[in-house]
Amino acid sequence: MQLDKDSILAANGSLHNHEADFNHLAEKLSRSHTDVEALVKKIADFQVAVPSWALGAGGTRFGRFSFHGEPATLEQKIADVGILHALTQTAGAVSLHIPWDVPTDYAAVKQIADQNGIVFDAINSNTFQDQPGAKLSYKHGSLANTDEAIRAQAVEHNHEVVRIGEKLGSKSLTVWLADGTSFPGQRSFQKALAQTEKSCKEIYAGMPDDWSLLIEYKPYEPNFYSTVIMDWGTSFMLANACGERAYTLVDLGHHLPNSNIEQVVATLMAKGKLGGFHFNDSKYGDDDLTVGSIKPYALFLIFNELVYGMEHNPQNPDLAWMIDASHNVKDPLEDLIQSLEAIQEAYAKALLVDQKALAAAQLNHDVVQCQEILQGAYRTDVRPLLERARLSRGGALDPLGAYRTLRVREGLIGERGKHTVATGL
Ligand code: AOS
Ligand code: ZN
Ligand code: ZN
Ligand code: ZN
Repeated sequence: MQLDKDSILAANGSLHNHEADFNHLAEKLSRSHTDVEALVKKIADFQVAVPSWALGAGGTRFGRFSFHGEPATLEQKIADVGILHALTQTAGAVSLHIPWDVPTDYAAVKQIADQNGIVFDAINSNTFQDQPGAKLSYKHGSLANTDEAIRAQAVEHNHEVVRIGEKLGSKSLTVWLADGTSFPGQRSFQKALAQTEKSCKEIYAGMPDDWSLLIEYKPYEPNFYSTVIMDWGTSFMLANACGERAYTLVDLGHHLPNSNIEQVVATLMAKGKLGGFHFNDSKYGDDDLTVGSIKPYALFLIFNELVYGMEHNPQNPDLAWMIDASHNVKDPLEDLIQSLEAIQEAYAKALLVDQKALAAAQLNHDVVQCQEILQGAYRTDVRPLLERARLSRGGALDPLGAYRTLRVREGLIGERGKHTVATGL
């Protein structure tokens, strides 16, 4: 199923209310000398990758309830991203996970991606599960394993993932490790870290010159006493040890409660080492809930630092943006539409922050004014700007509404059947 521009246009209906809302906001913003057209263009240009494993129902470790019409093949997963992109015009990339998504027919996979305007962003390796036919087990770790042969198998898997990514046009590899311990004394911290550094260097050495290595960190889970790459500092250290094109990847769910993620972002960008980003939201831990569903103000503050960094830190690369959420009770596509909207909304609000005025208020130690500036931007209803950005590219005025009006899920069930199961998690 592919959504064509005409049906989206038809679903948009009258633009009368949009025009009124947009003009009102544009008038208000130009009072503070905001270049509204440039703002809309920035919002429209912002593209986020959808991970191939988020298109089916994720489930929890207690159960998984499948969602009707889930994609069963890689081609179907890309078609789903195409639907999201057609509606939102902000999901122009997909992030694959190997071996869940090994293409059987590269030409066919590339063709369907092209047809849908989708590019292949960071590709993910998987050494946290044993793969069918694998000689050695990752039960006690992969890149950090005590056994050299297991580490070599894990490194070689990462090389293989890069080779697959090269054929699709990816330019970065994301490594997330489950390596760690569940009990004190189970493993030497120092040796595990040293082995991980050695393995990461081997992976890095095997990458083409125009590829980057993105190293994700996480304090706990699936191991509950220690994780080898537990925090941004450890990831940063490993990235520095590997070289110039190795970076830290921040996943919003991978912090201990109340961590100041916006400060982590600022620090990494100042050092030119923030390479990738996984969006989600959480109440407790790595809950992987819809972006912006729990702490939208925190997301805005993080975006404020991202925007500052993108404008002031040429030493930092362009980031690989991805949604890393999982869906248990919602239609995955509807959930992703909500996440995409929340990301754009936080980005747009961050773009509204008057950086000059903020810097001046900071110099004057006008703490009250600093807060007013940030919250003034945050309180602005930027949705008409998002609508305009989508419309400028032929997207939907209201993506969720159009998804329902066009009966997309019903169409997918008609095509794929009710009882499908997505591969992956
Ligand atoms: C795991 O917690 C990490 O967030 C990974 O980025 C990702 O969710 C995983 O690779 C998908 O299985
Ligand atoms: Zn992640
Ligand atoms: Zn995670
Ligand atoms: Zn997560």
